Amino acid sequence: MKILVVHGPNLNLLGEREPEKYGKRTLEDINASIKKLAGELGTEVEFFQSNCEGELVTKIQEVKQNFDGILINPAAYTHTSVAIRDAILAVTKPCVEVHLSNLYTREEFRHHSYIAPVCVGQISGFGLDSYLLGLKALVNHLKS
Ligand code: CA2
Repeated sequence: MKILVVHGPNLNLLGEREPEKYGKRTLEDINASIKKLAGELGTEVEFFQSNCEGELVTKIQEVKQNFDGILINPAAYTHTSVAIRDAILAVTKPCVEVHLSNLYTREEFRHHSYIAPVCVGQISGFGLDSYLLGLKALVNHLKS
């Protein structure tokens, strides 16, 4: 089983700025923890981060041939991107949306996700654990 882990815009800055909002861990730390859990679950993972909507769409399109599912933190594109939503729909593989922060305790514009309706589920507010819980749920979903 192979999962594509997608990180959206600005997540490459994790650990460097705004630690009070998104924690002290860098994206590398997060990826290392995801990789460790994936190994324990017997799953392969590949990581992709981009600040460009089109690059994210192009990578998601690869899922149809090369991956079994998607774990995605679309970051700000969560609230704006019909293109990412359409790409996820087009690949017809299960997707889980995750967020470090709790979207629903933040500004109102973050309460709406274009991505959640095309996902198996959404996990929001648990920091690194959002990714780990999301991976576990996706793998269980794929195995069931
Ligand atoms: O909580 C999340 O995971 C978000 O996806 C993070 C996005 C935000 O737009 C979403 O509403 C919720 C922002 C990612 C920005 O990451 C930064 C990291 C360090 C410094 C500045 C930005």
